[in-house]
Amino acid sequence: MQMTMRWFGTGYDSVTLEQIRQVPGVSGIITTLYGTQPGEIWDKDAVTAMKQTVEAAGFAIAGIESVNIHDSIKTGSPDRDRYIDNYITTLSRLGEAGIHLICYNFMAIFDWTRSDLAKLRSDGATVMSYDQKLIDQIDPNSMFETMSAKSNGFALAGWEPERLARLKELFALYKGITAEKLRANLKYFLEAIMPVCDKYDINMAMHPDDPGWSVFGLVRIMKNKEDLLTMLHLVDNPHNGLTLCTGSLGTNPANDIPDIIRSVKDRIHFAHLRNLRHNGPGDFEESAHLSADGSLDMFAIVKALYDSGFNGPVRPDHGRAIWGEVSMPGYGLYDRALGISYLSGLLEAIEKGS
Ligand code: DNO
Repeated sequence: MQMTMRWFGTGYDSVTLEQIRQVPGVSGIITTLYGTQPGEIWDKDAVTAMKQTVEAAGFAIAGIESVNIHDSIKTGSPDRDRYIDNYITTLSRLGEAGIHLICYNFMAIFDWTRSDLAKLRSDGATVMSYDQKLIDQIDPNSMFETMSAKSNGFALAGWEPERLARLKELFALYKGITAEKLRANLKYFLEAIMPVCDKYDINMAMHPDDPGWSVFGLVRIMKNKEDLLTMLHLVDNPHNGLTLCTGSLGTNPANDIPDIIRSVKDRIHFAHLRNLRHNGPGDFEESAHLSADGSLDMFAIVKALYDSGFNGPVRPDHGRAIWGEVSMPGYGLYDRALGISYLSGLLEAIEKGS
């Protein structure tokens, strides 16, 4: 497995590549052109500059998270082909730049959703959390403001203000989009992009829904093992694969993550490894990475990945805000660096013990 860290790019991230250089074990960067809008063709020079910046710091780009999908593609609107063509052009530019991994999601309107971005823990750290009772009290139209209020002034991944300014329009667009329709639109999209993925050997790694249930009545199709298997069977091409995100699948205590890993194993292209704590039904908070701090057995998860022969990029995911650090929620340096050390230790022990 290759240890990587997510970096949002100069001007968007409080963490620098020079700092990441000093986190032992990290050899790859997961990045994106953060300022781009879903549906846009990525500028060739901007892709080259992104690559040069990462390489000048002594890393390689291990993958892109994310190339976001335009809502017309997700909803199967009449203009979707135009946006699919744009996506294909972006993929070919990334392929030409030697990039072989793309993380994306097919969530309706909202990417990952939380009721609080800075819940205070007893250790004085703050974490992101989700409580369905609180979400039920929020008007979805004010969700963007709710999320942004505690973002420390950073733009949140997947929460593009330009797109969410049109929330009413988006809700109208997704009206009547059932799971079957969303899956059919996903299949249409994947079938269209597979030739360019085959040409450049690009692994598409679809991210699960976070949390793993319907939010604001919007449909979800990547909640559990059955959904993941259905998605893989939609288009049976090895380039159609998954991001195994433990923090997203782990929101539902019924999801047995090691079992999911064993079931989808050769189609996992990327893994997000983090822990969370279940407080009750529909109520969870993120935690430090180690097993003892949350509800997930991180040893069993890393072991299942190792046993399945997974050899791709992994990264720590959301960390706690600790030691006074101010960053994009979940994406500070300190707790993710602690997470990397812990995950690297687990991995070394598993490798040497096998
Ligand atoms: C949040 C992330 C998500 C993820 C996308 C993938 O922190 O896990 O925004 O990157 O869903 O497209």
